[in-house]
Amino acid sequence: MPATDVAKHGVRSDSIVTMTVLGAWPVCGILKRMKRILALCIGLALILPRPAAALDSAAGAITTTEMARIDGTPWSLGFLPDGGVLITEREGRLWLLRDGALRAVAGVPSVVDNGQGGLLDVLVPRDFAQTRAVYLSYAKAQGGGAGTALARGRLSGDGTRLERVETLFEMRAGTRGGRHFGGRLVEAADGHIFLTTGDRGQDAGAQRLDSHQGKVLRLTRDGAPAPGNPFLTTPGALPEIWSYGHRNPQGLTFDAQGRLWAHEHGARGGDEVNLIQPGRNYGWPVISYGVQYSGGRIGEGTAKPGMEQPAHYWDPSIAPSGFTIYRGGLFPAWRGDFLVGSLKFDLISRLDPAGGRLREVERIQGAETLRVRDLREAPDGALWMIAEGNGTIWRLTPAK
Ligand SMILES: [Ca+2]
Repeated sequence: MPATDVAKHGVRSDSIVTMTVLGAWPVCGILKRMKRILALCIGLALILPRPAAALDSAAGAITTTEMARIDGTPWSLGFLPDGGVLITEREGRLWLLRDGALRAVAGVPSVVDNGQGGLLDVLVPRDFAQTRAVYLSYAKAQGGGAGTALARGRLSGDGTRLERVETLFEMRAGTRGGRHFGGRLVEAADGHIFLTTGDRGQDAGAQRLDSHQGKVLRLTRDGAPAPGNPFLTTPGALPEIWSYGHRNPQGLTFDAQGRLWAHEHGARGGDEVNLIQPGRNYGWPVISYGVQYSGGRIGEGTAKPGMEQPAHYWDPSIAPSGFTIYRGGLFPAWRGDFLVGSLKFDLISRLDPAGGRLREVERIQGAETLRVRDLREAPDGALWMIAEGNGTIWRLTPAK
């Protein structure tokens, strides 16, 4: 893994991943095995879910309940209407958590588990009860490289396997390296699917309309370019593109007004939250509030006509991942607020859009917020959090 990625994502956990990938496992492998044995011993003594210590927040104490722990690297989760929860593991497995038990779901497409690539997001569409459709984003092998792809399968009645799995879309075209796959999915009110792609570490592709790198894409339920996309009639432009000039979007969600928001990783400084509008150029790598990892200047500065300004940026970078704009009833003080996980600083960033200006108003942090990879509001208003650092899935509720 390049030094830049270690700097960005933090040395502690990624160094373990990197050394495992490289096969240099003697020290880290033994540590990890000891951790697994310890986790197994602890696991045998306890019945999940179990409440743990509370997190402090401006809205009061938060009870954290451990719902599951995964040996690999959990990346995303989606709620089924029957109370089950699907959880992706970046290394390529899909899990179904139901009644406190975690079971593997067979039939997942083969993924390229390399660096930041692997099995990424899971989307349970609103019509799941009728269709049993499950959408997955992942890093798909393309020649000697890999690209972000979208697949759909049907979850079997007993939840043990995906059936009729098909790849609906894959970015053009395979590039080497394990950086910047994007991969976040969200379903629009009209059923279309938005998918983010990263720039694959190649910068320039983000500005090109004949490249899928560094984009927000809008697809039909079958993975075709959605009707009404902004570049359908632009010569040479790829028809799936909704917006461009992104570096590595790791959060994508709608607010209650139906507006689409994304956040993305900048370089050193310059992680951004953006209001995503069709056809707009979000600037990477021409404008940025960050600098190169070497300290060098990026592009032309921080602003340019024809390029969008972020609604918020973090400097220093927090390495944002997971994104919920809270709507539920359990945390009334958070309603309308943006909740963003941080891989780098082990926290939840809460941003308030009051007055039309997005401001970070709180950082929620504790032993549980270890490399926050995903944040999801459950149907009951609880906040579910993936702590990638120790593979734990937490459920957050107000302390009584
Ligand atoms: Ca930007």
